[in-house]
Amino acid sequence: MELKQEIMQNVIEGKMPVVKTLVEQARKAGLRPEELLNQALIPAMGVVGERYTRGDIYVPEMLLAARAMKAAIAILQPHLVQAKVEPVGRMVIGTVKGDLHDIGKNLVSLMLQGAGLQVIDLGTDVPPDRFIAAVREHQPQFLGMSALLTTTMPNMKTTIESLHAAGIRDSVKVMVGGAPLTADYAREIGADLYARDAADAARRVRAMLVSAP
Ligand code: B12
Repeated sequence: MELKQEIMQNVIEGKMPVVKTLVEQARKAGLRPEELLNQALIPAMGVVGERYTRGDIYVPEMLLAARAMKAAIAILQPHLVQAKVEPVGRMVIGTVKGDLHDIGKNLVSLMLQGAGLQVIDLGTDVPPDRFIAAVREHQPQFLGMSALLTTTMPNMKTTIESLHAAGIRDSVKVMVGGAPLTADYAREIGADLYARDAADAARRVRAMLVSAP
């Protein structure tokens, strides 16, 4: 079996030690980190999601797959981030209240660091008041929010409303993302930016920093 396919299969099956070995092997064989992410690791999560929807697997299996995925990303991390010495901007990021999914958010965070940003990651299940406290403390140009559940997406809107109420909405560009989101939804809730994936997020943030006065 081709190496990428083998990695994908083992992530789906949640076999972390095998995945680690194969990813190291792939790197030695010269496969690029982006290639491994986009052609093996992220598609594996897609398959896991489909299997969960069909009822073929349950949360524990999903958790094992996520663990294998995280181990693979940890190996690729130094190759995805080549942080510049002097950060060109700052971003506070987190997964919204009620939501524990962080693989996508962590990838966005890595890619943005690669684009030269200092990233302050608040983790998962972040309520509006924590986002607000972090914006006040770190004064970032960007605030990123992630949501993977249709039930937690509205918490992005709540956070934006809280930023307004705190009088700091205009101090920061709000960027949102996550599998169930769309550009239309982002506009509807009053976000400034939407990106469909981590590479897109890095592109948009960079473009905005370049065009800023
Ligand atoms: C792994 C996983 C889990 C793991 C999470 C582990 C972890 N540490 O993250 C565990 C097992 C904990 C889990 C739990 C649950 N999950 Co889950 N999970 C998934 C799964 C399989 C993969 C998600 C993933 O990591 N994808 C890979 C990453 C790279 O992609 P991504 O997250 O979309 O991120 C990319 C973009 O969206 C974007 N992006 C993401 N965030 C941001 C932020 C910004 C600012 C920007 C710009 C871009 C951006 O860039 C990222 C990188 O390219 C998905 C299925 C799927 N296809 O998405 C289900 C899925 C999201 N889960 C689902 C469900 C139902 C649950 C549970 C409710 C199950 C349960 N009954 O307990 C719980 C909820 C727990 C909670 N409160 O959050 C459903 C959601 C349905 C819905 N529409 O609401 C899905 C879609 C599965 C399904 N098909 O039914 N899950």
